[in-house]
Amino acid sequence: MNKKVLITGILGQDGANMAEYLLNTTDHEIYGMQRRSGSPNYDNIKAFENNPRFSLVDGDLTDSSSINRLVSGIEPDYFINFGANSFVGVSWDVPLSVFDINASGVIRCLEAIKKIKPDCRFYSAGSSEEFGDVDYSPQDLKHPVKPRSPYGASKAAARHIVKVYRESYNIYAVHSILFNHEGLRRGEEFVTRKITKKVAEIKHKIDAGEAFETLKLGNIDSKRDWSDSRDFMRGVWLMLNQDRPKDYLLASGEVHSVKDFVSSAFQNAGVPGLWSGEGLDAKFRVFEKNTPLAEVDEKWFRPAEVSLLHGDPSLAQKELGWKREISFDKMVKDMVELDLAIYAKEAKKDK
Ligand code: NAP
Ligand code: G4F
Repeated sequence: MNKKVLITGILGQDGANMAEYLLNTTDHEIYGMQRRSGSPNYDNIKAFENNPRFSLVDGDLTDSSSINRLVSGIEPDYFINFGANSFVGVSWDVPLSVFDINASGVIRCLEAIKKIKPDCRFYSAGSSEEFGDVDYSPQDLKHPVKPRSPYGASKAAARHIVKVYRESYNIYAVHSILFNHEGLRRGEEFVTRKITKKVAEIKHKIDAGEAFETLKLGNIDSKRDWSDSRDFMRGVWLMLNQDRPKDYLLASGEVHSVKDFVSSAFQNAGVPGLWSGEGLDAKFRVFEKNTPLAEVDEKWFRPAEVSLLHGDPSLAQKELGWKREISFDKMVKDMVELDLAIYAKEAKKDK
């Protein structure tokens, strides 16, 4: 039977990937919530925006009247909350707004479900940033909550409130810990997409014999457990369709540094290079003495850093039967190829 699914954050990476996944694998009606913006970017939903089972709806996680209106109007069977201020780096600058969207926003969704559609299943996108300065690796769901950023703290608050509503009101509500996940719809402020976009630009400029600007990065020794977002959407949907609500953790179980990501991205673009030097002097070059392709700029350092995240996905594998299918190498390759093609198209337009 076809059901109704309300997805927040539809113009972001996961919202769009989840909508596409459900349009392709179910008969469900998908309602994607966008918030008011002066210049909305619809690139991420272009592939399916005209699908008759897809509708765009307006709402804002900071505005409970809009969430209530959507829940009473649509009467969703599933409410998947991917809407967030999701950029850790900016969360020190706007901590109150981050809490309002990421933590109070979850309460607004749960209140609407409790009052209007208590049998609606709710998903909250939690983060490995909740673990912060980690005590052990790989991290599992028992790892203590030790956030290092307002963002991580806001997601930890959301995790606790989901548990409270699940236990107090018998709502099917889950908050899963998602480790970093990237891909073709990734925002340009995140390090992976920042790298692949710049790699594409540098590659085109080198081929055209033009001067290029060096890629400037912050903490290149940071290590992350990177997966492809498309793999995670299957896991999230499995979590929403169990007999009983339970939190899970999704990760690749593998760790790579930002340095590794840079090397792999340039390699995939056909510009292999090597890192030399340490700390602020680290440079990535094709040949010693050449202009660096990448280097460190303190401007990108954060007030507090999470230096290592490494997840243990074994519970989700065992109990949900979830397994990632896209390797780190394939993900980097796909992202580089997309950005090379986008750069070539834009460059042609400018001529
Ligand atoms: P994303 O690309 O930044 O998308 C987030 C979306 O939320 C954006 O489209 C944004 O809208 C929307 N949003 C922001 N404020 C809102 C508000 N007040 N009301 C309604 N919508 C609002 O993030 P993502 O990578 O898809 O991540 C999806 C979710 O997973 C987020 O909750 C994120 O914190 C969490 N998560 C992500 C990762 C990851 O590695 N990707 C890992 C762990 C957890 P605008 O387009 O208008 O800005
Ligand atoms: O790509 P990032 O900005 O992602 P971060 O901070 O790990 O957060 C992402 O993953 C979380 C899950 O762990 C999500 F909850 C969150 O919503 C988001 O999707 O940075 C990754 C690492 C950091 O250590 C950062 O300091 O890369 C380092 N980095 C180094 N240079 C940089 C840069 N990050 C960015 N964004 N830009 C740089 O130039």
